[in-house]
Amino acid sequence: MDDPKKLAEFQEKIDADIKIEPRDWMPEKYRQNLIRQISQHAHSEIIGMQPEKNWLTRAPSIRAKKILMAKIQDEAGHGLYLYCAAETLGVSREQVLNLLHEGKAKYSSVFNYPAITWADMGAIGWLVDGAAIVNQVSLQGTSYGPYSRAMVKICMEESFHQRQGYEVVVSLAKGTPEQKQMAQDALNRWWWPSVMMFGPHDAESAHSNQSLKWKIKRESNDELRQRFIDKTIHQGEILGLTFPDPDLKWNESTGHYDYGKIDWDEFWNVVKGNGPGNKQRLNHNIAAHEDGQWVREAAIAYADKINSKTKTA
Ligand code: FAQ
Repeated sequence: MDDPKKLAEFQEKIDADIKIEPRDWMPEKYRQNLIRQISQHAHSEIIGMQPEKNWLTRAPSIRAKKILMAKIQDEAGHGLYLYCAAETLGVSREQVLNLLHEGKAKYSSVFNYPAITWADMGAIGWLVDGAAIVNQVSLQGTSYGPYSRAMVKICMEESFHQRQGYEVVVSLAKGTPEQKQMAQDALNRWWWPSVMMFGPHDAESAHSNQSLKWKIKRESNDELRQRFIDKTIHQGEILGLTFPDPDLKWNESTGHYDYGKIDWDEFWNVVKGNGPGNKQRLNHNIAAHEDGQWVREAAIAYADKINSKTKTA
């Protein structure tokens, strides 16, 4: 049990928008909740490279390949930042990776869907990164200092990613009828998984109440989902694309788009490991980690050698 006096002082700091730093006192549940969210966020960035790497060797031009390569590399950087942020909370990288590899830690459901055409590179950047930005801009204001600062840099890069994807969709939508159909097909397949990225509705969200009180999250799942939908519809419509939701319509009185029912059975099925790509994604991540063991060992041996040289010098 946390000391009630310390807990009250902690809440005062949070209410005054003072950032919590690694050496500050924090309730154990705050620490655990942050480790959970930040490490799952890191896993998402790392596993999220897989659908896109599928198209690196088949990009339609050198320009497109270079841009996609830079984008995927950024995602690796985001994952590493976020693992570092989690480590400031007293957990090791090995521990969080073990939880992922044992199937105990989650990563974003959206990355369990396959990228089957080049148009999917457009849809992922436009929609998946577009959704990620809405969420991450909000997280710039999170109460934990290292997480908040990581979000600032990550958001700058994510906005390049969103434009990269939208550019691909624009060129296909303005191309031949077959190319436009490819863009439409990718939108049809990636729309709902992107809408689901924001997690369950607020009433079903297990962590939201406490996370909002501690300002780990600054806005609720539904608020962020609505913002993403509102800002994205026009971007599709000006390209003559349609969204796979017959209930989507502008609501004059709320000033937002109404949208149809989300298929939560599909969402939970994917989250529980039974989506189209879960096993493949996780197995690939485990294999890559095992293949990299010698690199980690060599890096540690090199660091030890340098350290012992500086000690004897
Ligand atoms: N997928 O109580 P809540 C990116 C789980 S980065 C899987 O509402 P919370 C960049 C949740 O973990 C994308 N699981 O949870 C990129 C919890 O289970 P737990 C990742 C989900 O944490 C682009 C349970 O359901 N972004 O895309 C999902 O308060 C392109 C109950 O849910 C972040 O991670 C889901 N979609 O709110 C990279 C942002 N939603 O842990 C490459 C940071 C919920 O108790 C290519 N995270 N669950 O076992 C967050 O903002 C929050 O964690 C939420 C969920 C909003 C995702």
